[in-house]
Amino acid sequence: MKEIDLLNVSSNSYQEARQKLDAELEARNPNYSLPQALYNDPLMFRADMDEIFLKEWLFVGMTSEIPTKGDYFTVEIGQNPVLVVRDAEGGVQAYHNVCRHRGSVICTEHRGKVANLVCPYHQWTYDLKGNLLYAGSEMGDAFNMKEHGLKKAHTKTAGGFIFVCLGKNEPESDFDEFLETLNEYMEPYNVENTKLAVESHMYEKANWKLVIENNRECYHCAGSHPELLNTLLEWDDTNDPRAPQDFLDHYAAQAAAWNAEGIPHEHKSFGPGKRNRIVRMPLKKGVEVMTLDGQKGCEKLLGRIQNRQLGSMRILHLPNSWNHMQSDHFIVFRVLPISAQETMVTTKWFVHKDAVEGVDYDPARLRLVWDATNEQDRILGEQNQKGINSVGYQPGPYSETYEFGVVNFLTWYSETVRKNLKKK
Ligand code: 3BY
Ligand code: FES
Ligand code: FE
Repeated sequence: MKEIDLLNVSSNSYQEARQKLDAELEARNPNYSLPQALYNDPLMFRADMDEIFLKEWLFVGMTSEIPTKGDYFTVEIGQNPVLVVRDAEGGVQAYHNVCRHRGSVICTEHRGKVANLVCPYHQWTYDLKGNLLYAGSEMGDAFNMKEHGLKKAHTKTAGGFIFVCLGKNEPESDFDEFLETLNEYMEPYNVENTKLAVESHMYEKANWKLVIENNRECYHCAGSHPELLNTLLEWDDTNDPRAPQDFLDHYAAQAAAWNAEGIPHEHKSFGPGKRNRIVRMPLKKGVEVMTLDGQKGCEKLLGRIQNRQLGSMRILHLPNSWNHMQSDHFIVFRVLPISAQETMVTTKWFVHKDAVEGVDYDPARLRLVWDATNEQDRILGEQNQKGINSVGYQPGPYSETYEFGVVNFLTWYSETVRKNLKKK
């Protein structure tokens, strides 16, 4: 009896938290930061996981990380281990990395190559399509192999990007329109001809929304990012309200060169709060890429690119990715929540697949600027979280001219959570 009561209490309090989340989002001032609980309460976090990370499309990695049959990488979406693998037909598949025997994790490494997927516990073996091939001889006559294949996650790829969705159904949205644009804008890069040069995994003691909010504004850049500002222009877009005339002139000259080369650059955005957006922005005058001195990061240019001054094509995918695609390397960023006040930020640098480490590129040089920037942002995020946890915290106003990207993010977050909460 006691146990049943306890269960009811916990499920009731989650229901109450969900109702409170809906009410807080309805009542919020869209130009102010969120109420405290939405940044630090474990039940609110559980609702974020259920309504966003277990229902929406998430960026997980690039197709060139798993170029041939049996190449895989693993990713943790909250408490859900997921496996992304190249199958025998060249397709990209995502499965719950959970054995259908007694639930052990199957692939325990971060990345690797396998012929089949073999569970380390009792060696149940699955093919790359998730079919169970082998379960020993001790499972009894009634055991049906066909009913014990791996559970699939929805997968979509475009322009070399891999997205997964753990929901029962794919979310209905204009996602495919964004994917078409992603294909078109990524064409010059020929992602299949790239390789991972280096990656970093940064653990941050802050709510995932603070990580994204921080990335959506450059109000903090001048005070915190000296390395990044050697090369990055802080305007977020060609129609950024703060953009001065000399930036617009610089942009016009770059855009003319890009047009002549057939390099897509115009801003396109999709969904509420510009949930998915792509725009190519010039870097500072004379700069090639985001290295410390702004000069080349790799001898070999990517794909069909010939112009070293391609600026950076910024790709945003809410809830969990921003990216910088440049002429000789590109950088992808993935944000995955761990708990209400913990987040993992993964950064990966890609170069041409024929580029030779130590000859054509130096991973230490490639990563330097964004290692420094990530670390600076981690500290800002953690300090932000600490202050928000205080009884002294009260939601504060966003600047319309500097922080419109944050307002856009929270618009998407709020609309999506409220829409998904209603579905149950
Ligand atoms: O460059 C970025 O990815 C973002 C945009 C502005 C601030 N932040 C550094
Ligand atoms: Fe995987 Fe037993 S749990 S084989
Ligand atoms: Fe920053």
